[in-house]
Amino acid sequence: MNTAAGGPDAGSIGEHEEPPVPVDRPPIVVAANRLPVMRTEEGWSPSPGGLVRALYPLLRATGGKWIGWTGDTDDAPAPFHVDGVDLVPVPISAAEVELYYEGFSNDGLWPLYHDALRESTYDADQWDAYGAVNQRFADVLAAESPVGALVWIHDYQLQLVPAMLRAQRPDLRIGFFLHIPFPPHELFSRLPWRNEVIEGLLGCDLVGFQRPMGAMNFVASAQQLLDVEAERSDDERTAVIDVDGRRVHVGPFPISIDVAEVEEMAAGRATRQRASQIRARLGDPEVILLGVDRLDYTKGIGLRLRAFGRLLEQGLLDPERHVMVQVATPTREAIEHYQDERHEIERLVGSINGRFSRLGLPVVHYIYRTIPFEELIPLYRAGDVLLVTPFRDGMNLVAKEYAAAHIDGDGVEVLSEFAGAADELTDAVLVNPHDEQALEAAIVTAVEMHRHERRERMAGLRAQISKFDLHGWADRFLDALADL
Ligand code: ADQ
Repeated sequence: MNTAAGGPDAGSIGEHEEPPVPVDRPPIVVAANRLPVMRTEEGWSPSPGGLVRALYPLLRATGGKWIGWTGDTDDAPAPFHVDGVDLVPVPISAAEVELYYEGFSNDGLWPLYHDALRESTYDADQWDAYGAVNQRFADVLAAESPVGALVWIHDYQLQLVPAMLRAQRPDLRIGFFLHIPFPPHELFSRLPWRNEVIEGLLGCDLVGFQRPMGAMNFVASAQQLLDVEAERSDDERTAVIDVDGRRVHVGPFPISIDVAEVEEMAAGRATRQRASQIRARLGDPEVILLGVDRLDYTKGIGLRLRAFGRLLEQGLLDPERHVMVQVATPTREAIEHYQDERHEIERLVGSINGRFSRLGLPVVHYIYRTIPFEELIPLYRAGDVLLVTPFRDGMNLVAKEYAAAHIDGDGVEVLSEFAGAADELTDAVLVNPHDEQALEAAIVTAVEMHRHERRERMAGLRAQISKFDLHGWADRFLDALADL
């Protein structure tokens, strides 16, 4: 994305010249916890990330806006614009970050929505802060959305916003997309404020999920908790819920990546050179096994390390021929579950390396840093086997990025059945990561796979992601919302 615009320009809202709104698309207003920009010494610059790249051109072309938090507490800059898009900050205090963001969203909803892999905190003060911040987002949206706009609200931090917004602005078309799984009713019903969350989402015209299963879980909870009528499609992928004479449409909209962009980056000479350099630096192993994740307990990083360790121990993998690279992005470090997970992973890396490394040649290379996307692509290219083993994951974009980066047509993915990506990436070696033996067998299958089969499967993966890329995802959601 062109970052030319840069600095804050509070006077520009409504004054600067935007490209004309295409006749077929009303203005689009996006609301997400974070604004798509970072503060740098030179001013604001767009954050990296596919979502931003997919939505920005649509916002620019329709004269739309993005509403969200700057990432700095007690920071309330006036609206400004970056790269031709109006950005409207929603202030969040330090206390609210602790209660609404780290607390209710990431220590309450996140574990609950991921199979209750960790115990959730349910705290009334956190809930109040969640409500207050959601109300603030709704108020800003109500004030900032042009008449007839399509409002697209993102993710679990903002589930109450749709109903709060509808109460003020019934003229708007309101859509919501949940990036993480929606849990089955038995789990969801643990939430002390379960009815309020469903009521919040039912303020939408369209609620989108990653998988049909999430969509159907939501419909089941709405029926059980609020006694609403719902009509499911014959294939049980979509539904329409009746709420006070309004129709709320529900369905799957699996997210993807900017395939062309990744392919272009992967094709560069510098990338190829860097990939060979990486292989040489790792001691020219026969097989590089690769993991790339946020360091989150949902991602199953410990599981795959343990499986790798057991395979070395049994002699099914050989430290002279097989090495593992695990890149883990620091995330949510203030939350205890994340601190525990990091300690466990670092203990495992140390213990496996202690047993199997040779001088100067660790068998597990562990990087606890966010690495720039330009560095990630050569790593994907160097990786012979990608290990994506979450216990539960909304989609998992790493699985798609790896396939897009393998323009050489080679490379194998071991992919958890519990990642949303498993619905589409059926040419991966699919595995139940809870099953130790199955995970070990899947890794061995991937490592030993014949070149012909590897290429056939990679062709299947690449065909799939080319059919459904990120721009198509945004268009499908917005077309569905606009057509209602
Ligand atoms: P995440 O849980 O963050 O997203 P994921 O889909 O894997 O997970 O996306 C991670 C992104 O971060 C990828 O684009 C990847 O390139 C990047 N990344 C990961 N590790 C990195 C590292 N060490 N250094 C640099 N970049 C790194 C949530 C849901 C997912 C869903 C997405 C999008 O949990 O299930 O796929 O939203 O909807």
